Amino acid sequence: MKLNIIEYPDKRLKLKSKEVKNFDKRLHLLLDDMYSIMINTNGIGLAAIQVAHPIRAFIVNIPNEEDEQDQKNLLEIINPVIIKSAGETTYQEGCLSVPKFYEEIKRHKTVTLNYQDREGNRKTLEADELLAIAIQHEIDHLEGILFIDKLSYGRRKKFEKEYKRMKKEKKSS
Ligand code: QAP
Ligand code: CO
Repeated sequence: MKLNIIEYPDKRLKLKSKEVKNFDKRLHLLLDDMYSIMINTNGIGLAAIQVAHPIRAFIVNIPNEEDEQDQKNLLEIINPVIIKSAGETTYQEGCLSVPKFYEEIKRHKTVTLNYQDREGNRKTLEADELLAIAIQHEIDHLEGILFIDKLSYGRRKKFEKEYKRMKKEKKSS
């Protein structure tokens, strides 16, 4: 599979992703390819919709204390449902589909979710810190929501201006 990360303002990023029903070889190949592209592009989280597959699946690989991304810590999260959330935290977020732009976003501090793994086994996960933030960011993708959609009117305007300028500079270089 040759995968490309789609970037804002691609309208496909606004699609609501569909539930995964078949935990088959095709899904496994997609997840494997998503992992390669995420590592190659220095990402810590990637939703299937970002590679133009509108299914309720994403991966997250949070770096460890040595700031290394260990594949042993890779989480493949399919059909997630948040069953509990608490607290409040802000973090300077980015997104592989909105390259080179980062903004402070408010999220819940901890989340508990039910999800399925690549074999369809049902699991429960309690997440905090960066993992909790990443999970909320990725679940938003499944609903067609980008972190920039959460900005205030003023900050969104600033983003649109900066992003357009960046694209122009990229074209002329
Ligand atoms: C989502 O984001 C996330 O602009 C994953 O030039 C965000 O992996 C998880 C990236 C905040 C936790 C906290 C962004 C790479 C990667 C860029 C990413 C870029 C290169 C973003
Ligand atoms: Co993202």
